[in-house]
Amino acid sequence: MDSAVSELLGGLPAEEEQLQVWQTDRSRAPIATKIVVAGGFGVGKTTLVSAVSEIQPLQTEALMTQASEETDDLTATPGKTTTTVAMDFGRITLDDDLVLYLFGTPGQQRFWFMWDDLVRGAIGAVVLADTRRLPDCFPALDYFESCGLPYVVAVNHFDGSERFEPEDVREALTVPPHVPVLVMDARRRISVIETLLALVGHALEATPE
Ligand SMILES: Nc1nc2c(ncn2[C@@H]2O[C@H](COP(=O)(O)OP(=O)(O)OP(=O)(O)O)[C@@H](O)[C@H]2O)c(=O)[nH]1
Ligand SMILES: [Mg+2]
Repeated sequence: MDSAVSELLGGLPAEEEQLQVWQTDRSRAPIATKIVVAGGFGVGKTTLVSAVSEIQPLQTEALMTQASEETDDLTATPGKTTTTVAMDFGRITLDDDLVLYLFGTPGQQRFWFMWDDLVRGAIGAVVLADTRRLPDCFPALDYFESCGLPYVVAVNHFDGSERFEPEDVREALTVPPHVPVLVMDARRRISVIETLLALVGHALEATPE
């Protein structure tokens, strides 16, 4: 742009309009990665994404009605009034150069057909588990094992439930030794960040250069 025109428009003088070195150095651009958060119905996927997202998380919650009473067991989460019907979406910058885009899956079986689309391009997945209903996370474990996507198992510890050691959960779920198993709290940002860091580390180890 002509410098006089630039100044008239209130812009910077031409020489200051030049891009800075760091703006053009592609090696310094943040790496954007996609992470999937999966697990059984009501295990805390939406809670996890909301707890950690630095942007207003996108949610697709629908009110639960009597119509789903027979399929959706609320014994473990009596305070739950909504369920995810498409996906959750959030973003977290873990470091200057690492941005994670979080995609929460819907937990109910009738929405599982969406998983194939949600996992496309992901570098890894967090499989949330609740020790009071461990079998609920088997479909997610089977899914990521069969498609070869690196994953970590994150036990979302609910208040009042018995606390188990990660190695006990590993044994109960027959999770392979190289897969990290952590006990965390989906409501606590720090706890979620620790889980995401474990996943990124594991994905880097598991994925060939
Ligand atoms: N006490 C406790 N409650 C939790 C925790 N995580 C989630 N909750 C509650 O448990 C319920 C389930 O949370 P959601 O985040 O909606 O679960 P979800 O996995 O997204 O559920 P769907 O999308 O319907 O499968 C909500 O009422 C949360 O407030 C936790 O760590 N401790
Ligand atoms: Mg949800």
